[in-house]
Amino acid sequence: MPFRQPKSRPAASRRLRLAATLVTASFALGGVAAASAAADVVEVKLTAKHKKVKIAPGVHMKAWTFNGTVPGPVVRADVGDTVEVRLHNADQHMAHSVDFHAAQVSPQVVFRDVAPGATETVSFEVNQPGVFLYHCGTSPVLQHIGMGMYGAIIVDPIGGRPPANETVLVQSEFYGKLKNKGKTLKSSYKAMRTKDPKYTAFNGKAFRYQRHPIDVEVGEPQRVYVVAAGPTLGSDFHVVGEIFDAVQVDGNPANVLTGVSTYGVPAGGASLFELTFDEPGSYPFVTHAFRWADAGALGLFRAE
Ligand SMILES: [Cu+2]
Repeated sequence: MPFRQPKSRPAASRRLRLAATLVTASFALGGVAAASAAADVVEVKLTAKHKKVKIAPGVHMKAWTFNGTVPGPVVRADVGDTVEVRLHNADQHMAHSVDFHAAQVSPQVVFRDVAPGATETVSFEVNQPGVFLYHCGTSPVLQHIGMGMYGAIIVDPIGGRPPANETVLVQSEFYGKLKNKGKTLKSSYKAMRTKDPKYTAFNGKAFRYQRHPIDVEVGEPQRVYVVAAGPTLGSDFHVVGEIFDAVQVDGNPANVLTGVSTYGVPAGGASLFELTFDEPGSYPFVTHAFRWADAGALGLFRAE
């Protein structure tokens, strides 16, 4: 769900960022307007666990998750903050890990495997503003992402971002065979390696926002963070009936394109899209690689 940014945020709430990360199963965002000058520690608690999740209307999958949802929670920090990640691996059968694309660190140290049943805490400083993917980096990565282990991290620039209504869309795809009279997707590593996806989705469920459109206001600035989790497909992001006023490549305010109709977010990448709806209406958003829009990566903004 979109979240209207408050004009300011009490300084005392800085350590409560975790609360913001936990409400984001619904993809509401913690408000950020006036970033404080002091660097903070953003605590993120992740639990790797198996969970049966709904990935399409009437279809479930036994996923591997962060915190029981696909995608995992949205993490938010400011440039200069230290992100402290406590990863508990509740999976008794295999190792998991977390690779943050917002980090510039030794992967062998910070993205290291956490053994079954173990808990480890790592930290890194975020020095580039943007929107980035995080994902389980345990081998085979294709399988760990394909099973559902990914999410978004937003790093706000010094001074914050201007007020806007914000939405996070994580595009991904699911592979396997339908079983149980079409009610269960039995995912497989083999299908991830050799087949086309059965479903594509924004925020973990095919056609999610076609059935439940995202309500927005005419004339209000919109900021849409689009993350392409894959594991293999990117997103050719387009909003039917609109042109983006700006695209910030990787969500970095220094990387601005203007007047863009469709912009490709590569697998593993992310970008920030700015637009304003000038007229009431129902505006589809899609990956314009339409074969994959038809598989579920399609939704609606309802502007009133
Ligand atoms: Cu994993």
